[in-house]
Amino acid sequence: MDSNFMFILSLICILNFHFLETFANETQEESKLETYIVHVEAPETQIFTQSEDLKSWYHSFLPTITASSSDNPRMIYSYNNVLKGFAARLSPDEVKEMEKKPGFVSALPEKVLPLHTTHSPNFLGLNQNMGFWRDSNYGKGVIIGVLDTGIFPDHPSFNDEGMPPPPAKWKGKCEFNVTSCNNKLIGARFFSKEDNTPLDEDGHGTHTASTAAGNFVKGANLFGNANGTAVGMAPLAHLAIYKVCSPFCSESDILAAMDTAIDDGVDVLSISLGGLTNNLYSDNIVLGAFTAMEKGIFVSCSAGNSGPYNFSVAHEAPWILTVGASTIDRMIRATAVLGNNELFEGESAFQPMDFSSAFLPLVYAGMLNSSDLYAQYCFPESLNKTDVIRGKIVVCESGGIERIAKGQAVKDAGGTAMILVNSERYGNTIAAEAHVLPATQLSYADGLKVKAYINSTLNPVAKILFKGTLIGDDRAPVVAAFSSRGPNFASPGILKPDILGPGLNILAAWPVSLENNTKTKSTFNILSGTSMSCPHLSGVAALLKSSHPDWSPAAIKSAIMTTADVLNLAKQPIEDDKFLPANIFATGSGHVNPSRANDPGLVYNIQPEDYIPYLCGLNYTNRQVGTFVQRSVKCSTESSIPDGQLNYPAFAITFTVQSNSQTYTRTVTNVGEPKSSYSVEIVRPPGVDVRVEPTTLNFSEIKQKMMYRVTFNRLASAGNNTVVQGFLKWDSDRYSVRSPIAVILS
Ligand SMILES: *[C@@H]1O[C@H](CO)[C@@H](O)[C@H](O)[C@H]1NC(C)=O
Ligand SMILES: *[C@@H]1O[C@H](CO)[C@@H](O)[C@H](O)[C@H]1NC(C)=O
Ligand SMILES: *[C@@H]1O[C@H](CO)[C@@H](O)[C@H](O)[C@H]1NC(C)=O
Ligand SMILES: *[C@@H]1O[C@H](CO)[C@@H](O)[C@H](O)[C@H]1NC(C)=O
Ligand SMILES: *[C@@H]1O[C@H](CO)[C@@H](O)[C@H](O)[C@H]1NC(C)=O
Ligand SMILES: *[C@@H]1O[C@H](CO)[C@@H](O)[C@H](O)[C@H]1NC(C)=O
Ligand SMILES: *[C@@H]1O[C@H](CO)[C@@H](O)[C@H](O)[C@H]1NC(C)=O
Ligand SMILES: *[C@@H]1O[C@H](CO)[C@@H](O)[C@H](O)[C@H]1NC(C)=O
Ligand SMILES: *[C@@H]1O[C@H](CO)[C@@H](O)[C@H](O)[C@H]1NC(C)=O
Ligand SMILES: *[C@@H]1O[C@H](CO)[C@@H](O)[C@H](O)[C@H]1NC(C)=O
Ligand SMILES: CC(=O)N[C@H]1CO[C@H](CO)[C@@H](O)[C@@H]1O
Repeated sequence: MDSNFMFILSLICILNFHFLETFANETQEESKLETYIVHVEAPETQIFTQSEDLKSWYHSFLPTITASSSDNPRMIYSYNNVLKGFAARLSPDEVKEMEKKPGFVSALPEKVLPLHTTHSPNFLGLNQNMGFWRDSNYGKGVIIGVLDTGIFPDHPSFNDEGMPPPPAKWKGKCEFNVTSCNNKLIGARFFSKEDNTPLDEDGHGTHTASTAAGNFVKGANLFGNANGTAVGMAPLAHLAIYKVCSPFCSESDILAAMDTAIDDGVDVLSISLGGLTNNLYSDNIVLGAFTAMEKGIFVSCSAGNSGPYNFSVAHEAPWILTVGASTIDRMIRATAVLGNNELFEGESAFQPMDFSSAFLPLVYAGMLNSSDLYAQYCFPESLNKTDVIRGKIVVCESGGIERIAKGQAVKDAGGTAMILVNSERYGNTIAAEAHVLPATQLSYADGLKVKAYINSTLNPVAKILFKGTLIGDDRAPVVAAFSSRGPNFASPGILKPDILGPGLNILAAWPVSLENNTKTKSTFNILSGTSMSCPHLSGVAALLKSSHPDWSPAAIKSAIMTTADVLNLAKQPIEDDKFLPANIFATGSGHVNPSRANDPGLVYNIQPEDYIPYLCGLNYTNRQVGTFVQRSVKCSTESSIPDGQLNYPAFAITFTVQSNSQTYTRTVTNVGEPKSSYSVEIVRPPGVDVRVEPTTLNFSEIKQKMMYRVTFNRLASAGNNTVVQGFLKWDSDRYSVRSPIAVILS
């Protein structure tokens, strides 16, 4: 990362810290308390039949003086499903006391986690009244639980035209006025103690919910751009909203929401938030997702926005679908033209018709005052020290603060327009945003050329030409720079992320009109992030659940992964933000292809109990493994497998000096045609020998299982300290079932 950018980031952290210090003025006692997530385990003999019994047992862990104090209760949540344990406000001394009690497992202060489309269904091959959308009944009868910032219920994306009532198993609640919920929005709850409504005051939750399962809304657009019919991936699925962020998302609330959603009866959980951890057992979302998976609930999570750095992926567990972000083939073109007639293609969602197409003076904010780092990033109030920008087009570096805020700063300081240039980190990943002034955003390489031009002439000039919405960029999908990358730190034998979905410049429902800043019934906004790609896959999972009600979460996941696309629209390998062929740790299995996922031929299934030998094989203690399954486990008596041996539809191999030959087995289940014959095709990673036994699999009936063995050997020609990739594929007359192979040659 650029050192200036780091400097600015650390300044922001310091400022925030001061802000908190000045205003945290509770009583001395109270301020020492923090919210802890406490894990406990029950003695073998103890069986809780009532959740009340469980609650009073949890209470027995609290310090006696405070346990009954009613004016400011210490117990925040007692969890029934996601884990054995509770959230409570405690001091470090009280935690020390608690550690002595029998049944105590662990207590850590809760983390606060960050939040990590008209056209995207068509881009993914979903069309009305035909194909997979029709065959899957648009997700009818499936309930998607969305953990996010709440919802703006009056938006037409959540109208219930054509929606059947929720299935009988639904037990959830609507904590709005009852009239706000309907057959589309069947539940809405809030969890933060500082909150009193599931209403979305941010917009993020409204956006993600409508991406997963919004109803059809005609004429959706942002300032006239990206105009079309807005619709979620599963338009007939029901939505159950769990507000856990306002706007920060605390772990105890997230766990409580997952706990409740499991009881309520959701089928899919969509979680566009999270953070990084070193191991699976200390990530409470991963633990909660385990219980959800055991109950047949599909969990889809965002991979994170910490790319393109290696080892930046969140939600690394094999029972979660971890979703990276890529582009769609739509651009909202805003072209920068320099005085020397060089021309650079950028994007912006705000394209005022009346903006002059004459050349205007051009100035680089970083040259206003070379010792002021805030100026080059166009921080608010960093630009008004000078009159030099009035009436000009101002070039700002992106980073540090939101891009729209930079435009506001330029506008406030009298600038006429803005050219936003990417940092090296973001390469060619360009956001088309609702800027407050005429603007365009350019790639890193183009930004360098603009700055060089400014340097080269005494009176630099430029103009911005707005060209509106263009569809058909055949480079798409391109992996977004911010999309978090593997390898998987917590479980190196599991390839992560799993899949790519649309996550750049996604148009979806928004609570506030950006034209006049009023809450209005029909408005849309364009956002980018893995937060946007996750609900696309949550919706696809709902479609698959609707067309294959008997498929397990692992089978759905396998279907999505083995049928993914690895070529872009131009039939070239999918590229990354540098326009180079994307690394396997950026793409995972590839880009989702919903229609193919509906008919995968074979699936790699995993039963919940298969994860016990997997967890034991990660060398977790009995107690740590017990935390997942919520009963006592003895790894010495269980079988234990290396993580690469889990029946995962992908391979991630690490060769070390000790292990240059590794053999795994996989079991595939026939979900295609009863009589079918598959033969293996192998594309070897350079320097690695891959052998599969047997090389043909002949099935005679549906649900039949067959096993194969695959051996990876490092060859003398292998490189050192590098990553190589290949794949193996089972082909029949009709199907092609592909598993990517990543090999780290250390
Ligand atoms: C329902 O909503 C209206 C308008 O927002 C509000 O005035 C009223 O108090 C609410 N009623 C209940 C029962 O919450
Ligand atoms: C959006 O498209 C619809 C249908 O093609 C059209 O009627 C409408 O005028 C368009 N709206 C804008 C703002 O371009
Ligand atoms: C340049 O910025 C520095 C640091 O913010 C400030 O101390 C200095 O006064 C500025 N110079 C001018 C000419 O504005
Ligand atoms: C910039 O302008 C804002 C608002 O007008 C003002 O509060 C601030 O003090 C100004 N900053 C400087 C450095 O002049
Ligand atoms: C512009 O000129 C300055 C000062 O000569 C130099 O530091 C900077 O690297 C140049 N920038 C570009 C993009 O050429
Ligand atoms: C604000 O804008 C929205 C759509 O952009 C429009 O429907 C609404 O009437 C506007 N409200 C006001 C108060 O102008
Ligand atoms: C677990 O321990 C075994 C035996 O010491 C070792 O071979 C293996 O590599 C370890 N696995 C992990 C994931 O650390
Ligand atoms: C599978 O069937 C094909 C012909 O349909 C045959 O050539 C092959 O030997 C069979 N493989 C096995 C393992 O039975
Ligand atoms: C990798 O390292 C080994 C041992 O140091 C060496 O024998 C081999 O030639 C190296 N391979 C390549 C491709 O450089
Ligand atoms: C990430 O890993 C890839 C593949 O090993 C390597 O080429 C790249 O340099 C690494 N990137 C960083 C920032 O370390
Ligand atoms: C308004 C208020 O409660 N102020 C308190 C803030 O904290 C300091 C130090 O603990 C107290 O002295 C103030 O009375």
